Amino acid sequence: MIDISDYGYNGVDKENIARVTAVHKERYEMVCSHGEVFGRLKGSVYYSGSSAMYPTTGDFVKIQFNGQGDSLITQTLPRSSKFSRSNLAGHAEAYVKTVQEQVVAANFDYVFILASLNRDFSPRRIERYAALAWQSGAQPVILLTKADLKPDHTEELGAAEHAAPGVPAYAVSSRTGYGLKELDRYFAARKTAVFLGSSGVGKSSLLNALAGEQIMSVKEIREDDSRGRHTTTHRQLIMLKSGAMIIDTPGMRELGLWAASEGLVNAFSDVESVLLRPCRFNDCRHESEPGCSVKAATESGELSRERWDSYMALKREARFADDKAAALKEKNEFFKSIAKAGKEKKKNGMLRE
Ligand SMILES: Nc1nc2c(ncn2[C@@H]2O[C@H](COP(=O)(O)OP(=O)(O)OP(=O)(O)O)[C@@H](O)[C@H]2O)c(=O)[nH]1
Ligand SMILES: [Mg+2]
Repeated sequence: MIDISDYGYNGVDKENIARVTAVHKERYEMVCSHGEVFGRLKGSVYYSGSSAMYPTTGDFVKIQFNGQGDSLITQTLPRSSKFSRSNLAGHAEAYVKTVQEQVVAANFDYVFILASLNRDFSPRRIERYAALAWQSGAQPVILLTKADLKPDHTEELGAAEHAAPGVPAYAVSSRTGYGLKELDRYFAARKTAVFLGSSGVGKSSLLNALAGEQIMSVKEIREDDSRGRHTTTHRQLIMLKSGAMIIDTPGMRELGLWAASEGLVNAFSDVESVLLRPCRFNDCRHESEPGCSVKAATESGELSRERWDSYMALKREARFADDKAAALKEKNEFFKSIAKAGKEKKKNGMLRE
Protein backbone atom coordinates (compact mmCIF):
# COMPACT_ATOMS: atom_id res chain seq x y z
CA MET A 1 0.00 0.00 0.00
CA ILE A 2 1.25 3.49 -0.85
CA ASP A 3 1.69 5.98 1.96
CA ILE A 4 0.85 9.44 0.59
CA SER A 5 3.40 10.96 3.02
CA ASP A 6 6.09 9.34 0.90
CA TYR A 7 4.83 11.58 -1.89
CA GLY A 8 5.48 14.65 0.24
CA TYR A 9 2.07 15.05 1.89
CA ASN A 10 2.40 16.71 5.30
CA GLY A 11 -1.21 16.65 6.53
CA VAL A 12 -2.38 14.51 9.43
CA ASP A 13 -5.55 13.17 7.87
CA LYS A 14 -4.27 11.06 5.01
CA GLU A 15 -7.55 9.43 4.10
CA ASN A 16 -8.65 9.93 0.50
CA ILE A 17 -5.71 12.14 -0.39
CA ALA A 18 -4.05 11.68 -3.77
CA ARG A 19 -1.22 13.41 -5.61
CA VAL A 20 -1.69 14.37 -9.25
CA THR A 21 1.13 12.90 -11.34
CA ALA A 22 -0.12 13.97 -14.79
CA VAL A 23 -2.97 15.90 -16.37
CA HIS A 24 -4.56 14.86 -19.67
CA LYS A 25 -7.38 17.18 -20.78
CA GLU A 26 -10.18 16.02 -18.46
CA ARG A 27 -8.47 13.04 -16.95
CA TYR A 28 -5.99 13.08 -14.10
CA GLU A 29 -3.37 10.46 -13.30
CA MET A 30 -2.88 10.21 -9.56
CA VAL A 31 -1.33 8.14 -6.81
CA CYS A 32 -3.19 7.32 -3.60
CA SER A 33 -3.16 4.57 -0.99
CA HIS A 34 -4.77 2.27 -3.59
CA GLY A 35 -1.90 2.79 -6.02
CA GLU A 36 -2.06 4.54 -9.40
CA VAL A 37 -5.57 5.65 -10.25
CA PHE A 38 -7.37 7.90 -12.73
CA GLY A 39 -9.60 10.74 -11.68
CA ARG A 40 -12.06 13.29 -12.98
CA LEU A 41 -13.21 16.55 -11.48
CA LYS A 42 -16.46 16.59 -9.55
CA GLY A 43 -18.74 18.79 -11.64
CA SER A 44 -20.64 20.47 -8.84
CA VAL A 45 -17.36 21.59 -7.29
CA TYR A 46 -15.40 22.70 -10.33
CA TYR A 47 -17.85 23.56 -13.09
CA SER A 48 -20.63 25.53 -11.46
CA GLY A 49 -19.16 28.99 -12.00
CA SER A 50 -17.11 28.59 -8.85
CA SER A 51 -13.54 29.73 -8.55
CA ALA A 52 -12.25 26.35 -7.33
CA MET A 53 -8.58 25.84 -8.24
CA TYR A 54 -8.18 23.30 -11.01
CA PRO A 55 -5.61 20.69 -10.08
CA THR A 56 -2.25 20.72 -11.77
CA THR A 57 0.66 18.29 -11.74
CA GLY A 58 2.01 17.98 -8.20
CA ASP A 59 -1.24 18.99 -6.51
CA PHE A 60 -2.61 17.13 -3.53
CA VAL A 61 -6.32 16.55 -3.95
CA LYS A 62 -9.18 15.03 -1.98
CA ILE A 63 -10.86 12.18 -3.80
CA GLN A 64 -13.84 9.89 -3.61
CA PHE A 65 -12.17 6.62 -4.50
CA ASN A 66 -13.86 4.43 -7.08
CA GLY A 67 -12.54 0.90 -7.45
CA GLN A 68 -14.54 0.31 -10.66
CA GLY A 69 -13.67 3.40 -12.72
CA ASP A 70 -12.42 6.95 -12.43
CA SER A 71 -12.31 8.38 -8.93
CA LEU A 72 -13.83 11.80 -8.30
CA ILE A 73 -11.66 14.78 -7.35
CA THR A 74 -13.60 16.86 -4.86
CA GLN A 75 -11.03 19.42 -3.71
CA THR A 76 -7.63 20.84 -4.64
CA LEU A 77 -5.71 21.31 -1.40
CA PRO A 78 -3.80 24.54 -0.70
CA ARG A 79 -0.40 24.67 -2.39
CA SER A 80 2.92 25.15 -0.62
CA SER A 81 4.48 26.43 -3.85
CA LYS A 82 3.43 26.95 -7.45
CA PHE A 83 5.08 28.04 -10.66
CA SER A 84 2.80 30.31 -12.67
CA ARG A 85 3.31 32.02 -15.94
CA SER A 86 1.10 34.29 -18.00
CA ASN A 87 0.43 34.55 -21.72
CA LEU A 88 1.96 38.01 -21.70
CA ALA A 89 5.49 37.48 -23.01
CA GLY A 90 6.32 38.67 -26.45
CA HIS A 91 3.10 40.63 -26.94
CA ALA A 92 2.55 44.35 -26.69
CA GLU A 93 0.57 44.88 -23.51
CA ALA A 94 -2.11 46.87 -25.33
CA TYR A 95 -2.95 43.87 -27.51
CA VAL A 96 -3.31 41.32 -24.77
CA LYS A 97 -6.96 41.39 -23.80
CA THR A 98 -7.03 38.71 -21.14
CA VAL A 99 -3.95 37.87 -19.17
CA GLN A 100 -4.31 34.41 -17.74
CA GLU A 101 -2.45 32.61 -15.05
CA GLN A 102 -1.23 29.17 -15.98
CA VAL A 103 -0.07 27.12 -13.03
CA VAL A 104 2.62 24.87 -14.43
CA ALA A 105 3.33 22.77 -11.33
CA ALA A 106 2.60 22.76 -7.61
CA ASN A 107 4.05 21.66 -4.28
CA PHE A 108 7.71 21.36 -5.13
CA ASP A 109 10.77 22.16 -3.02
CA TYR A 110 13.15 23.12 -5.84
CA VAL A 111 12.78 24.79 -9.20
CA PHE A 112 15.51 23.60 -11.53
CA ILE A 113 16.08 26.08 -14.33
CA LEU A 114 17.78 24.23 -17.16
CA ALA A 115 19.71 26.10 -19.83
CA SER A 116 21.84 24.44 -22.48
CA LEU A 117 25.53 25.22 -22.92
CA ASN A 118 25.07 25.01 -26.69
CA ARG A 119 24.78 28.07 -28.91
CA ASP A 120 21.42 29.01 -27.51
CA PHE A 121 22.78 30.00 -24.08
CA SER A 122 21.04 33.18 -22.88
CA PRO A 123 21.49 34.87 -19.49
CA ARG A 124 18.39 36.99 -20.26
CA ARG A 125 16.22 33.88 -20.36
CA ILE A 126 17.74 32.70 -17.07
CA GLU A 127 16.82 36.06 -15.51
CA ARG A 128 13.20 35.63 -16.50
CA TYR A 129 13.00 32.07 -15.18
CA ALA A 130 14.72 33.10 -11.95
CA ALA A 131 12.18 35.87 -11.29
CA LEU A 132 9.32 33.42 -11.64
CA ALA A 133 11.15 30.73 -9.71
CA TRP A 134 11.70 33.06 -6.73
CA GLN A 135 8.03 33.96 -6.84
CA SER A 136 7.04 30.27 -6.68
CA GLY A 137 7.92 29.92 -3.00
CA ALA A 138 10.55 27.21 -3.64
CA GLN A 139 14.34 27.28 -3.93
CA PRO A 140 15.65 27.96 -7.46
CA VAL A 141 18.69 26.06 -8.79
CA ILE A 142 20.33 26.60 -12.19
CA LEU A 143 21.60 23.72 -14.27
CA LEU A 144 23.70 24.36 -17.34
CA THR A 145 23.18 21.24 -19.42
CA LYS A 146 25.22 19.47 -22.10
CA ALA A 147 28.53 20.33 -20.44
CA ASP A 148 30.13 17.69 -22.71
CA LEU A 149 29.60 20.10 -25.63
CA LYS A 150 31.37 22.90 -23.77
CA PRO A 151 34.00 21.47 -21.41
CA ASP A 152 35.21 24.96 -20.61
CA HIS A 153 32.09 26.61 -19.25
CA THR A 154 33.50 28.89 -16.53
CA GLU A 155 32.31 31.96 -18.39
CA GLU A 156 28.74 30.66 -18.72
CA LEU A 157 28.64 29.61 -15.05
CA GLY A 158 29.73 33.13 -14.13
CA ALA A 159 27.10 34.66 -16.43
CA ALA A 160 24.39 32.45 -14.88
CA GLU A 161 25.44 33.42 -11.36
CA HIS A 162 25.41 37.06 -12.40
CA ALA A 163 21.94 36.69 -13.97
CA ALA A 164 20.55 35.05 -10.85
CA PRO A 165 22.41 36.25 -7.74
CA GLY A 166 22.25 33.86 -4.81
CA VAL A 167 21.03 30.94 -6.91
CA PRO A 168 23.35 27.91 -6.94
CA ALA A 169 24.47 26.99 -10.48
CA TYR A 170 25.93 23.70 -11.72
CA ALA A 171 27.13 22.44 -15.06
CA VAL A 172 25.99 18.90 -15.87
CA SER A 173 25.92 16.39 -18.69
CA SER A 174 23.34 13.65 -18.95
CA ARG A 175 25.44 12.05 -21.66
CA THR A 176 28.62 11.61 -19.61
CA GLY A 177 27.17 11.86 -16.09
CA TYR A 178 29.36 14.89 -15.37
CA GLY A 179 28.20 16.88 -12.33
CA LEU A 180 25.24 14.65 -11.48
CA LYS A 181 26.65 13.49 -8.16
CA GLU A 182 26.57 17.10 -6.95
CA LEU A 183 22.80 17.09 -7.32
CA ASP A 184 22.23 14.22 -4.87
CA ARG A 185 21.68 16.73 -2.08
CA TYR A 186 18.49 17.88 -3.78
CA PHE A 187 17.05 14.46 -4.52
CA ALA A 188 16.20 13.21 -1.04
CA ALA A 189 13.10 11.19 -0.20
CA ARG A 190 9.81 13.14 -0.18
CA LYS A 191 11.35 16.16 -1.89
CA THR A 192 9.98 17.35 -5.22
CA ALA A 193 11.85 19.23 -7.93
CA VAL A 194 10.35 20.72 -11.08
CA PHE A 195 12.42 20.90 -14.29
CA LEU A 196 11.87 24.01 -16.40
CA GLY A 197 13.54 25.31 -19.52
CA SER A 198 13.16 25.68 -23.28
CA SER A 199 12.47 22.73 -25.50
CA GLY A 200 15.60 20.74 -26.26
CA VAL A 201 17.71 21.79 -23.27
CA GLY A 202 17.66 18.21 -22.01
CA LYS A 203 15.09 18.10 -19.20
CA SER A 204 13.82 14.62 -20.01
CA SER A 205 17.35 13.36 -20.72
CA LEU A 206 18.42 14.51 -17.25
CA LEU A 207 15.42 12.84 -15.65
CA ASN A 208 16.31 9.59 -17.43
CA ALA A 209 19.96 9.88 -16.40
CA LEU A 210 18.98 10.41 -12.75
CA ALA A 211 16.45 7.57 -12.86
CA GLY A 212 18.92 5.26 -14.59
CA GLU A 213 16.28 4.22 -17.12
CA GLN A 214 14.37 5.62 -20.11
CA ILE A 215 11.23 6.92 -18.47
CA MET A 216 10.59 9.95 -20.64
CA SER A 217 11.04 9.92 -24.40
CA VAL A 218 13.78 12.02 -25.94
CA LYS A 219 14.12 12.94 -29.62
CA GLU A 220 17.40 13.89 -31.18
CA ILE A 221 17.80 17.56 -32.05
CA ARG A 222 20.43 19.18 -34.23
CA GLU A 223 22.66 21.16 -31.90
CA ASP A 224 23.69 23.50 -34.71
CA ASP A 225 20.27 25.14 -34.92
CA SER A 226 19.53 24.44 -31.24
CA ARG A 227 15.79 24.38 -31.72
CA GLY A 228 13.87 21.92 -29.59
CA ARG A 229 11.24 19.61 -31.00
CA HIS A 230 8.70 19.86 -28.19
CA THR A 231 9.07 16.20 -27.43
CA THR A 232 7.49 16.22 -23.97
CA THR A 233 3.85 17.18 -24.37
CA HIS A 234 2.48 16.97 -20.85
CA ARG A 235 3.81 17.42 -17.35
CA GLN A 236 4.71 14.27 -15.52
CA LEU A 237 5.68 13.59 -11.92
CA ILE A 238 7.89 10.56 -11.38
CA MET A 239 9.56 9.13 -8.31
CA LEU A 240 13.25 8.22 -8.31
CA LYS A 241 14.61 5.23 -6.40
CA SER A 242 15.79 7.63 -3.69
CA GLY A 243 12.13 8.58 -3.08
CA ALA A 244 12.65 12.08 -4.51
CA MET A 245 10.20 13.25 -7.14
CA ILE A 246 10.75 15.16 -10.37
CA ILE A 247 8.14 16.98 -12.41
CA ASP A 248 9.24 17.04 -16.05
CA THR A 249 7.57 19.72 -18.16
CA PRO A 250 7.29 20.51 -21.87
CA GLY A 251 9.61 23.26 -23.08
CA MET A 252 7.84 26.59 -23.01
CA ARG A 253 7.80 28.85 -26.05
CA GLU A 254 6.93 31.90 -24.04
CA LEU A 255 7.35 32.74 -20.43
CA GLY A 256 5.28 35.73 -19.39
CA LEU A 257 5.63 36.97 -15.85
CA TRP A 258 2.69 36.35 -13.58
CA ALA A 259 2.42 38.53 -10.45
CA ALA A 260 6.19 38.43 -10.08
CA SER A 261 6.98 41.70 -8.34
CA GLU A 262 8.16 39.99 -5.18
CA GLY A 263 10.18 37.51 -7.21
CA LEU A 264 11.97 40.40 -8.87
CA VAL A 265 13.24 41.69 -5.53
CA ASN A 266 15.14 38.43 -5.03
CA ALA A 267 16.04 37.86 -8.65
CA PHE A 268 17.55 41.34 -8.93
CA SER A 269 18.98 41.75 -5.44
CA ASP A 270 22.06 43.42 -6.98
CA VAL A 271 19.92 46.06 -8.72
CA GLU A 272 17.67 46.47 -5.68
CA SER A 273 20.69 47.18 -3.48
CA VAL A 274 21.81 49.97 -5.83
CA LEU A 275 18.27 51.36 -5.71
CA LEU A 276 18.46 51.57 -1.92
CA ARG A 277 21.16 54.21 -2.22
CA PRO A 278 19.82 57.76 -2.20
CA CYS A 279 19.87 59.82 -5.40
CA ARG A 280 20.23 63.60 -5.35
CA PHE A 281 16.52 63.98 -6.16
CA ASN A 282 13.96 62.06 -4.13
CA ASP A 283 11.81 61.50 -7.20
CA CYS A 284 14.73 60.48 -9.44
CA ARG A 285 13.52 58.34 -12.35
CA HIS A 286 17.04 56.95 -12.90
CA GLU A 287 17.02 58.14 -16.49
CA SER A 288 19.45 61.00 -16.92
CA GLU A 289 19.12 63.03 -13.73
CA PRO A 290 22.33 64.34 -12.13
CA GLY A 291 23.45 62.66 -8.91
CA CYS A 292 21.63 59.44 -9.76
CA SER A 293 22.92 56.37 -7.91
CA VAL A 294 21.97 54.00 -10.74
CA LYS A 295 23.85 56.14 -13.26
CA ALA A 296 26.90 56.12 -10.98
CA ALA A 297 26.73 52.33 -10.63
CA THR A 298 26.41 51.72 -14.37
CA GLU A 299 29.21 54.18 -15.15
CA SER A 300 31.57 52.58 -12.66
CA GLY A 301 30.78 49.16 -14.12
CA GLU A 302 29.34 47.90 -10.82
CA LEU A 303 26.00 47.36 -12.52
CA SER A 304 25.81 46.36 -16.17
CA ARG A 305 23.59 48.28 -18.53
CA GLU A 306 21.93 45.02 -19.74
CA ARG A 307 21.12 44.07 -16.19
CA TRP A 308 19.48 47.42 -15.52
CA ASP A 309 17.56 47.27 -18.82
CA SER A 310 16.21 43.78 -18.09
CA TYR A 311 15.25 44.83 -14.60
CA MET A 312 13.24 47.76 -15.93
CA ALA A 313 11.60 45.68 -18.67
CA LEU A 314 10.64 42.86 -16.30
CA LYS A 315 9.48 45.31 -13.66
CA ARG A 316 7.11 46.91 -16.15
CA GLU A 317 5.79 43.53 -17.24
CA ALA A 318 5.38 42.37 -13.64
CA ARG A 319 3.45 45.51 -12.71
CA PHE A 320 1.07 44.91 -15.57
CA ALA A 321 0.64 41.23 -14.63
CA ASP A 322 0.18 42.13 -10.95
CA ASP A 323 -2.71 44.42 -11.87
CA LYS A 324 -4.32 41.69 -13.94
CA ALA A 325 -3.82 39.16 -11.14
CA ALA A 326 -5.45 41.54 -8.66
CA ALA A 327 -8.37 42.11 -11.04
CA LEU A 328 -8.82 38.35 -11.49
CA LYS A 329 -8.75 37.76 -7.74
CA GLU A 330 -11.41 40.42 -7.27
CA LYS A 331 -13.55 38.84 -9.96
CA ASN A 332 -13.21 35.38 -8.38
CA GLU A 333 -14.14 36.73 -4.99
CA PHE A 334 -17.18 38.38 -6.52
CA PHE A 335 -18.33 35.07 -8.04
CA LYS A 336 -17.59 33.26 -4.81
CA SER A 337 -19.78 35.70 -2.89
CA ILE A 338 -22.62 35.22 -5.40
CA ALA A 339 -22.30 31.43 -5.12
CA LYS A 340 -22.30 31.67 -1.34
CA ALA A 341 -25.36 33.93 -1.31
CA GLY A 342 -27.10 31.45 -3.63
CA LYS A 343 -26.28 28.54 -1.35
CA GLU A 344 -27.59 30.39 1.67
CA LYS A 345 -30.83 31.25 -0.12
CA LYS A 346 -31.19 27.59 -1.08
CA LYS A 347 -30.60 26.56 2.53
CA ASN A 348 -33.22 28.98 3.70
CA GLY A 349 -35.70 27.60 1.19
CA MET A 350 -35.71 30.76 -0.88
CA LEU A 351 -34.53 29.03 -4.02
CA ARG A 352 -35.67 25.73 -5.45
CA GLU A 353 -33.17 23.10 -6.66
N1 LIG B 1 25.49 16.39 -26.00
C1 LIG B 1 24.48 16.26 -25.17
N2 LIG B 1 23.24 16.20 -25.65
C2 LIG B 1 22.22 16.09 -24.78
C3 LIG B 1 22.41 16.03 -23.38
N3 LIG B 1 21.21 15.95 -22.78
C4 LIG B 1 20.30 15.94 -23.77
N4 LIG B 1 20.90 16.01 -24.98
C5 LIG B 1 20.23 16.02 -26.29
O1 LIG B 1 19.35 17.14 -26.36
C6 LIG B 1 18.21 16.82 -27.14
C7 LIG B 1 16.92 17.17 -26.42
O2 LIG B 1 16.82 16.43 -25.20
P1 LIG B 1 15.49 16.29 -24.38
O3 LIG B 1 15.84 15.62 -23.11
O4 LIG B 1 14.41 15.69 -25.21
O5 LIG B 1 15.11 17.82 -24.12
P2 LIG B 1 13.85 18.40 -23.35
O6 LIG B 1 14.32 19.59 -22.60
O7 LIG B 1 13.17 17.35 -22.57
O8 LIG B 1 12.91 18.89 -24.55
P3 LIG B 1 11.31 19.04 -24.62
O9 LIG B 1 10.70 17.79 -24.10
O10 LIG B 1 11.05 19.24 -26.06
O11 LIG B 1 10.96 20.25 -23.80
C8 LIG B 1 18.38 15.36 -27.53
O12 LIG B 1 18.95 15.33 -28.82
C9 LIG B 1 19.33 14.82 -26.50
O13 LIG B 1 20.06 13.70 -26.95
C10 LIG B 1 23.76 16.09 -22.89
O14 LIG B 1 24.06 16.06 -21.70
N5 LIG B 1 24.75 16.22 -23.84
MG1 LIG C 1 11.28 16.61 -22.59
